[in-house]
Order: sequence, then structure tokens, then C-alpha cells
Amino acid sequence: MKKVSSRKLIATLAATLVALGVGAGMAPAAQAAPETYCPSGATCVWQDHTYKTGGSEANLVWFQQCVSDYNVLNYRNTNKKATEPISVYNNGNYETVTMYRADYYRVSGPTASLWTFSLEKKRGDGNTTNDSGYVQNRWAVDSGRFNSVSTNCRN
Ligand SMILES: [Ca+2]
Ligand SMILES: [Ca+2]
Repeated sequence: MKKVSSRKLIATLAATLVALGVGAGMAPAAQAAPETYCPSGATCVWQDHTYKTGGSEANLVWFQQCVSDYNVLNYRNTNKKATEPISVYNNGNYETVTMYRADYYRVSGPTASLWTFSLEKKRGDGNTTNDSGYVQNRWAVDSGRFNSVSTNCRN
């Protein structure tokens, strides 16, 4: 009787530890989603692929209206200029965002449409330069705005 009880106790304890995510051999925690650090209502960028800057998802730049020139800003928690971000997430609640290759929303030439891309609300791309996801074969961004915001918007 006593033996059964302690086995039961151990089994219960083991189940509890598993439920708490404690223990050896557990699968690594799932990668945090970009909206963990990107505030609701904002569009966020990170320098590197998969929504990270220098290995951290917390090191981002975000806007609620526009950024007219990313590389005058620093990634959060760093003194790194926001030069050439390639991860973009639109955590807006209503609007599509348009992102631009050049600063001040500039587009030019016969391939002007190739100087921008759009992301609907709650969509992102963890590498704008690769050939998968919502944004393919583009570039690092240097400005962006929610679509209702004028191109006169300055950060
Ligand atoms: Ca610039
Ligand atoms: Ca992509």
C-alpha cells in the first residue's frame, strides 16, 4: 500500500513538472512570435532575419504612423543604427503598411513598383530578401508608413 502511494506521488510530481515545462529532454521553447515585442498597432522592423537584431527579438524599431528614414534611428536597447532591416511585421489592427527601399518613401523609374511592398495587418516577413513568405526577393527597408498616413510624414 505504501509503495503504491509513493509511486503515485512520484508520477504526480513528474506530471506536474512536465506541465510546468520543467525537466530534462523537453523540447526547446517555441520561438517567440514577432508580436511579443512589437506593440499592438505598430509596424516593427529588425536588422536580421527571423525578427531579431543581434540575436534579440527585443531590439527593434517600431512606428504607429511612419518612419521616413530608418537609419537615423537606433534599434531599441542598442546603439546600432537601424540600417538595412530585413524583418518586418505589421502588428497594426486595421491598416496595411507600405514599406520602401529608399528613405522618404521615394520611388523612381520604370520599376517604381519594385521599390515598395505591402503587408496587411498582422502579417510579417522574417526575411524580405529571400524567396519565400509574403515578401520575396526584395531588399532591406529605409522608410515605411501605414497607408492612410501621408508621404509628408516625418519621424
Ligand atoms: Ca536612409
Ligand atoms: Ca521573405
